[in-house]
Amino acid sequence: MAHNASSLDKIDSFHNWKHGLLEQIDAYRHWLSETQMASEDMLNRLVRASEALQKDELTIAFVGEFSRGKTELINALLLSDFQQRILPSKAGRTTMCPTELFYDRVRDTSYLRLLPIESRRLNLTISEMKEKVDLWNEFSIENDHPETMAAVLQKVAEVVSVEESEARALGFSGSSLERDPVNPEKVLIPRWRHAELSFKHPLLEQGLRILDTPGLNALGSEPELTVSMIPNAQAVVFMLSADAGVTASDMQMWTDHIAKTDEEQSKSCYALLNKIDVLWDDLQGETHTAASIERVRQDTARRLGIAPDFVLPVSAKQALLAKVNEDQALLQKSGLAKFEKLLMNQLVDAREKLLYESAIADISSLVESSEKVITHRIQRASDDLDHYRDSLEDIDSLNRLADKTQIAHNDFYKKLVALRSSRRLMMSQKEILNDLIGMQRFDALAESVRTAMQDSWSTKGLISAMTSLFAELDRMLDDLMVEVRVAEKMVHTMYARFKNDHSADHLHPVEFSIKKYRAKLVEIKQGFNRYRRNPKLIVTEQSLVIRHFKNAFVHDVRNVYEALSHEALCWADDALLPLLQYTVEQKQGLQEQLENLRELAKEQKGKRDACESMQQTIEQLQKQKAFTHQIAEQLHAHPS
Ligand SMILES: Nc1nc2c(ncn2[C@@H]2O[C@H](COP(=O)(O)OP(=O)(O)O)[C@@H](O)[C@H]2O)c(=O)[nH]1
Ligand SMILES: [Mg+2]
Repeated sequence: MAHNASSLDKIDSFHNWKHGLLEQIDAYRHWLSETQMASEDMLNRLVRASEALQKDELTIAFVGEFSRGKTELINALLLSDFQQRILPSKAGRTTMCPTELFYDRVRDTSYLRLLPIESRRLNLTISEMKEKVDLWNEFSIENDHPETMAAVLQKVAEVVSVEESEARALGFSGSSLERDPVNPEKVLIPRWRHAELSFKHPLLEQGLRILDTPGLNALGSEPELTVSMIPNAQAVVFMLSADAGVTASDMQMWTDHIAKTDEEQSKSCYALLNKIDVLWDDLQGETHTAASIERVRQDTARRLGIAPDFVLPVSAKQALLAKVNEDQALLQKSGLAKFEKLLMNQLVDAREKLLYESAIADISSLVESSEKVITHRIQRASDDLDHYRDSLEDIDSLNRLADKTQIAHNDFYKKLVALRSSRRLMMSQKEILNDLIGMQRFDALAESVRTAMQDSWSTKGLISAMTSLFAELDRMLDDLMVEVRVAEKMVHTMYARFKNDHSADHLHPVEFSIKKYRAKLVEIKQGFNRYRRNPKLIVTEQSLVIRHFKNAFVHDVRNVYEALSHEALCWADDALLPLLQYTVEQKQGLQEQLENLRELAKEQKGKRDACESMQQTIEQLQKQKAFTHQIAEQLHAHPS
């Protein structure tokens, strides 16, 4: 059966681009080792870049009230070789727990694993639980048996009947609970808290991850979802349905959990107006239908306060049908094709830019630097060869040349020693940074906030303890930046001196910026402010507030902090890397040249052979130059 996810080709080419980069980085690493130009730091830097590329994932989160057709749309997006729905989607509440669809590339198997709802009693975040295999119930899945697979997947919709007090203890709020029709004393709650579906599908295999969520109730009872998982997705799709319009609970969900204030971030947020097929009216004709859909679209955009371009009318159901029947006209009419295209273009472009900046930009400038060093070496070797040919008999001049080379070599050797001691200086600066933003400092801060929360008796006290985390963090970051500036000054002086000595203008220090982390923290703080202003907070038990705060906010802040801390420390490691690498390469080149010259001086009679060997060295270098040039070009290449 044909794989008909045509507009999703963009992900395909993105994947190929990443793959190509990985190969280039690998080739460059081998080349550095073979030519003995690798330094430990350089190899580490390359390994880090490869890891970032390998781990890269694109997440799309689907959010909206129940029965808006989220699951149906995911089925339509992913439907390829299966000619039927993958996930259960029916009238009423079907998806009871958040479900992540991805492909487990490490284990390379398909499975469904479910986290029991009781795990809410444990004081661990979902992402921490993901590491603990024992907490999950796992069911294997056979990709080739859609029927058995659909049966296993029905599990995400399971509910259990419990006492109301039990439901409350697990974080469900009383008023919105569904009574058990069999036993009206009791209430029904989802049996599972979270589901992970690893599933062999071409797009998922390439690192696409999809988060399907249940309605507002479930969102409210799982802050980690709204504070962490949804905002961390690269795109959020908010589902509405054309037959219901924007209802009060849709609106509440939108303002409480999704709407973005930041213009940049709101670009990754789409509202889908699903089920437009209910407006298709054969009697009134196409123009009339189009006009009424357009009216609903404009109205929705106005109510959500977003640009009409970001509201797309679709019919998930018709799109699914169209894909099953390979009906291109219906697929266009369903609006899915347009949505796929928009989503993928925007998503992949943003991702590509980010990856380029974080993993590739530095490396590509190092490769360019290598290319320059080789160019110098070719120049020098050709000069030597000319000189040597001119004075075929003149051993003295040969020796003089060797002496000159020796001096240049010694010079670079000394430079390398000096750089290593500068590097030690940087390492002591790194220690200072580590003291300022090491994880132990954060953990101590989080612990003191937790204690303050436990000791406080009022909601106001709780809030002020929570707020202090953000304030203290701001202070820590300010302190950090003061030290970073000191280190930067040091680095700039070293570069300036080095460039002056070596006319190596192309070398630039690696930049360090805290901006994106600050932005991320501001975003988390906004989420926290929404949580704190929620009137429900006053009636929420203290222990639950503490748990929410830890599992949603502290956990996320810790992740940002950890990434920041890691980057700051890596920056200290890498700041001098371009200088070191340049020096190592120069020194290595001079050493080879020196050996050639000495050899020549010693063996008068092999002079002609020697001439040839010099010629070969030059040719070798030219090949190397072509190689680095090719890598540099490919690192710059972007997917089509
Ligand atoms: N008419 C129509 N019904 C739809 C469409 N998409 C979904 N539905 C129906 O709406 C119901 C809820 O869909 P589901 O995907 O489970 O919604 P979810 O709770 O948001 O995941 C199911 O009965 C679907 O068949 C659509 O585009 N048109
Ligand atoms: Mg669903």
